[in-house]
Amino acid sequence: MNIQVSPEVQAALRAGKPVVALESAVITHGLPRPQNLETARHLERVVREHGAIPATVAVLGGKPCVGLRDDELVRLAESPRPRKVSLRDLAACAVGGEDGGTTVAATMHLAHGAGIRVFATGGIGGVHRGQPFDVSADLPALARIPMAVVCSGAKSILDLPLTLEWLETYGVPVVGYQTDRFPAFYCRDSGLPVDIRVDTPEALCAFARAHWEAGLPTAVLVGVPVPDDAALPDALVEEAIARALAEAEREGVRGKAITPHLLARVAQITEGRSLGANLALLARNAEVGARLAVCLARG
Ligand code: PSU
Ligand code: MN
Repeated sequence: MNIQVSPEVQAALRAGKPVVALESAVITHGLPRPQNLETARHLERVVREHGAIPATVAVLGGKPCVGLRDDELVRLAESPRPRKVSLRDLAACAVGGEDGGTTVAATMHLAHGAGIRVFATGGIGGVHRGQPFDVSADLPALARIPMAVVCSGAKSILDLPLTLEWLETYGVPVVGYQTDRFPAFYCRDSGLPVDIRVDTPEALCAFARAHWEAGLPTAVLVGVPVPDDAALPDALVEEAIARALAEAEREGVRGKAITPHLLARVAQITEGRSLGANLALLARNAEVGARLAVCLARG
């Protein structure tokens, strides 16, 4: 595969050290400036503080990269018109020599290609509310790439029950980290059960190993709730999402533009409160990802 792996990440992987992949659609499309660059740097620091090497994944000048230097993080965060890169966009980016932020699906594909087993992100894509045929490419990626993906569930801009049904159909176990319920991004509890609860990185590691030792080619999806003090009230989020969805429908926003559009509107409607929750959960997931990677690397 034609991937540029940074010297630090390459050396870590060769030595069997823990590595955690981080996505970059959150940098290019998920967060406003300048918090996007600050967050990208902060997440790398959190991974290091917990004993692992961070590998931010992105496309720069058309080239898929695993592990970015600081000047590359800056370039991505300040790129004037970066592409949102899911799986089908990799080739378009390559032939156009473009910069792009990778979604969960594209990040999994590239990180796994480089030999990384753990990936920390914010929220995954899923089945869209009211549009059950709009299924994020993140779901089929989870169904065919054996990595541990640490997230805070998914936003209720998605149809969470249908998203979990999809994952069940394709054999992707959903693990609750210190919770019995699938988290709903800004909110700690979607009301929907997970398949299994674990309370420590060691237990999470044992579960992931057992899953892959059973010969399964699928991901292990880990749901970590947003920290208590940063969570938003259910009613606030529900109202903001209902408004954003109705507006998007009226304005005819479609396809890959829907998720960034809804995220930006929810941030405006909650007057930035959603941003605080977003930053807190990203950092928490980077920490849990690093702790898991450390356990897995112990062998
Ligand atoms: N959900 C969020 N924040 C995000 C995304 C989803 O709460 O930033 C991004 C992720 O990169 C995810 C992608 O992989 O959107 C899914 O987009 P789509 O639904 O177009 O596949
Ligand atoms: Mn879609």
